[in-house]
Amino acid sequence: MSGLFITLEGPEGAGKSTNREFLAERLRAQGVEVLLTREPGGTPLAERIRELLLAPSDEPMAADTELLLVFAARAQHLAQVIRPALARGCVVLCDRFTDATYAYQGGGRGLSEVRIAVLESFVQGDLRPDLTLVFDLPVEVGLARAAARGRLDRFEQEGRAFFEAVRQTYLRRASEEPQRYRILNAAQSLSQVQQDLDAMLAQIVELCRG
Ligand code: T5A
Repeated sequence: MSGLFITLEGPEGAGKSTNREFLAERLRAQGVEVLLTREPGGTPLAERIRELLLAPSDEPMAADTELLLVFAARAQHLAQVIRPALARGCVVLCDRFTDATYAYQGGGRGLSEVRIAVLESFVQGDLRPDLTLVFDLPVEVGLARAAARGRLDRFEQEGRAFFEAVRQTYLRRASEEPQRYRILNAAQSLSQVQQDLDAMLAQIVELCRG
């Protein structure tokens, strides 16, 4: 038995965390066994790496250090949580995964996609998401939502150009592999975004049931 791997992606403040709960509830209501998780993080050790990545610090973090920490957390998450859940036949709903690495470390930091791809293969082997929902919205809308929550994390302190590159990387990747990605207009009201998710639900449930 093999489960289904669904990832939620998008720039800051796009509503991934809010909508992952909504989607998990909807799928569970259809009798689908869902495991909800997130990156960076998802295990106690990987959550400690997340703290290192998100905490503002006086010592600048080198872009390669950031990249390796992201993949170190991912290796732990895959070994402890994602692969076992998929092997049990669960639907794994993950808030961010390697598309975020291409968007933030590739697009945002300017690291080579070839280098990211090498690490992706090293850490994941052939495992890739079956379906990726991209919550897309203009950078300023997402940053305003993130800022309204108060203190900004290390990534949220980046400038507009960084987040524009993040957004464009997501959109480019989605256009290159349209069968894997679905783009949602996350600038709409929450109820409209959730109506759009509901409209996709039958297709997602069908995928879950194989
Ligand atoms: N990262 C991660 C990398 O650099 N490389 C990687 O490989 C990975 C995996 C993780 C950070 O790590 C980086 C990217 C990130 O910077 P995170 O907390 O997972 O951080 O990601 P964030 O994007 O920072 O999470 P946010 O919480 O900011 O965004 P979400 O989850 O998209 O948004 P959410 O649901 O928390 O909503 C934000 C606010 O907006 C409101 C919500 O109520 C909330 O207050 N909201 C809406 N308001 C109006 N209309 C809507 N449609 C709304 N939807 C949500």
